[in-house]
Amino acid sequence: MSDKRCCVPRCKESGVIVSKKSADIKSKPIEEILSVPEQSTSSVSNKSADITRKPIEEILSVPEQSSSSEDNMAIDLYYTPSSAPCRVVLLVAAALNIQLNPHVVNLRGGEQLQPEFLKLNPQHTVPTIVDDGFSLWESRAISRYLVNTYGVDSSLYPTDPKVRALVDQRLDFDIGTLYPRFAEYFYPQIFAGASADKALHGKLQEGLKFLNTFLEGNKYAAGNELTLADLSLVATVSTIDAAGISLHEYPNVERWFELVKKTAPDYEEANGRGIQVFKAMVKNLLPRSEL
Ligand SMILES: N[C@@H](CCC(=O)N[C@@H](CS)C(=O)NCC(=O)O)C(=O)O
Repeated sequence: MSDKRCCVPRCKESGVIVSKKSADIKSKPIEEILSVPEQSTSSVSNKSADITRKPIEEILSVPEQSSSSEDNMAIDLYYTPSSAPCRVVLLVAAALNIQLNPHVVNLRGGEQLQPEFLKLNPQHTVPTIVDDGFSLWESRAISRYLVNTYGVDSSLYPTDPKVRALVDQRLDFDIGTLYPRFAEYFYPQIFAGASADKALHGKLQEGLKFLNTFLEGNKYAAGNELTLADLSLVATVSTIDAAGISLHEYPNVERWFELVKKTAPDYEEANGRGIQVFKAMVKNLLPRSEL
């Protein structure tokens, strides 16, 4: 058993991607997580300023704090709280009780393009992990690596070839169909001021309908047990929901979503908080949004 599983995953963040320094935010209220780092001249009241009108760089940044020796044993996670692929990794790490040493990467500030980060991941995407010098990216590859390395007997990724294949099918459906359809429909609206495209909305709806069908007669996405498929899909579906897209037409998806929220280990910490950051980001980018 690895020493990386020794304690409950902590959510710590660093404003500098190459730093191991991090701030423990596990027990902090979301308002504090979202608050602007205190400047030497600022007053305490500045920390409670309206985050919904601030640049995203400020929303996502937190003050650095001192590091501890434990940080050196943890797997480094480079991530952005609002990112669905990053939240997949947080959910899997929480389910496996893996200790992470998270570093926030400011994507809009271009931190992922810095030479230090490109050495870790030439594709410059988050999430990226570094486990004892081994660098890996792609959220679902990271998820499988974590289970294969630190949760060999975990029911999260069953060993029976057919059950595992079903988990893989759901994972591939998520990364190859559902999430891209959401991204293609929604992101041009918030990042490029595009208007909602009816055809792309239809493709997203079809994706949700597929998921609704997969869930017919199944408690979870790939059967009666919580697996990697659920942790992956819930990061996507919670993001779709947080974007204000109704799930009401998909009763199996709604029922499953409620179940996973209750049964995925540390759901609120691993996904719920990032969803709140995502909502704040959407509200910030769409001033008239009713989110
Ligand atoms: N398929 C990848 C997607 C990763 C991805 O595109 N991440 C975005 C944030 S959600 C990113 O890092 N974008 C910055 C860039 O590409 O420069 C995964 O699942 O990890």
